[in-house]
Amino acid sequence: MNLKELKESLKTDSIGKKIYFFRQINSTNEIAKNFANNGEEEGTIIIAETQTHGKGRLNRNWSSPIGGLYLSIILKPKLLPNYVSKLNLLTAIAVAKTINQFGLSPKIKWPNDVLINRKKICGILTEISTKENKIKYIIVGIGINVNIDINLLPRELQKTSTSVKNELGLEISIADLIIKLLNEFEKLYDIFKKGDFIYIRKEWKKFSSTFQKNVKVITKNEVIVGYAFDIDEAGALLIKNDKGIKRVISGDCIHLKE
Ligand code: BT5
Repeated sequence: MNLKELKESLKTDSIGKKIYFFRQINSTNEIAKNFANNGEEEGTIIIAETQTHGKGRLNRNWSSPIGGLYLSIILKPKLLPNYVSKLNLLTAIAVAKTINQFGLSPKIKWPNDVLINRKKICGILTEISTKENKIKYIIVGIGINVNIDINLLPRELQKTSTSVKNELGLEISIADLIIKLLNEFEKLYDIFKKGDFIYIRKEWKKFSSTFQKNVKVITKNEVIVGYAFDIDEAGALLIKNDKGIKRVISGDCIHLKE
């Protein structure tokens, strides 16, 4: 990666003001947490060329071969902790808008997957640390399959995953992708901090493949089947079925056949 090109071309105010780059680490989210605990400011980002223990949600693994983007952003917003699922949506929108700029048509599968033709190209892991119901920090971790040959991923992921290279048939500049991504992220984050959810909801609907679909959502405590008809102010998915309306903050979502 061309770090010089990245630093010189980045036009954001706070996101990416400070960049730490590692050739190989366990997980950019883990490093980001250590840094945030040790006083690193809002906007600092951690990038790795490859991760030995890339993490998904619920301790799942994120396969991280060279050629992908593994990036974490440290945020310290003065907000209540229940805003965090909105940040997840916002990040997915920023990724979708960025990938779109490379001529691809990404879709967001609630809550945190970005897909192309139903195949996963990006995963997002948002982690929060709180104290006395205040946010200490939030780490937004983004993994994008950029210049990866799909056969470098574990066999069981090859049918369900794709990469920018796989879709375009060529490699792109990861530095350029980061510049576009941080730009999009900062714009949406500023809107989010002002409390304007109308724009975020509109953009989510534009890119969402879950919106207006029959879904099955598996949460820690229950399985909900119904029609996903909206998201609310907190970023929860709203599902309608014969029992009424259910709000779901997090879970694994399966799109059902119409
Ligand atoms: C996610 O979890 O999708 C969140 C992934 C976040 C990764 C980033 S990389 C930078 C930062 N540092 C970290 O350590 N993590 C973040 P989840 O929705 O639970 O999906 C995980 C599942 O995605 C796995 O169980 C696999 O099935 C699949 N998967 C793993 N690696 C993949 C890859 N490279 N491409 C597509 N799918 C993958």
